[in-house]
Amino acid sequence: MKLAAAVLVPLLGGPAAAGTVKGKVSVEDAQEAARTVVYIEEVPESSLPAPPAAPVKLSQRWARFAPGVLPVFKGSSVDFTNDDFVMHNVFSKSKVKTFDLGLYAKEQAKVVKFDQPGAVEIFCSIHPRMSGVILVLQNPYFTQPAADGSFTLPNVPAGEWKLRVYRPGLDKAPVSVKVPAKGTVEASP
Ligand SMILES: [Cu+2]
Repeated sequence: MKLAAAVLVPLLGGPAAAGTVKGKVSVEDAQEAARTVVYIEEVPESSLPAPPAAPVKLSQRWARFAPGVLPVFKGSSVDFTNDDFVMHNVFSKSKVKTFDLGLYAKEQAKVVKFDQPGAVEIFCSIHPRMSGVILVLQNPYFTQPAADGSFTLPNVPAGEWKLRVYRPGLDKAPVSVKVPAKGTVEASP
């Protein structure tokens, strides 16, 4: 029975020895917070879980990509459903992933898998104002801050990692964070 419990813990709650990273990043307002991602730069590949089986949705609504910045764990698929009455297109010429979904109508879903880490800038060929970013991350240890910039990143494997802030146009060096096997550590990336 003891053995069963030890096997179940990593399956249910992520890594067995894992802590929480808490802190605050500088943001102007809720909109800027929504375009901000806080993430652990890299952990050993051997400790990574499987990517999520279900696609993450990135909608096209009111001639905008929603959300405008979407962080995903590499290996995840993104469902680019058109929720508008007008046709849209999604394409990217990024180094990380190049694709073009063509024109498609309301309620049509298109799914793309993102295997390589990096920022994938996306656009729509018929609405020049439409732009967004899919931030493909090496691991699932990322979050987006609240409107005041505060964030909580739970279930991070214990160890010393680099914590980074991403926002389009922002270029900020990472900070080191020593994640305990249990409990919380404060960090200001
Ligand atoms: Cu469009």
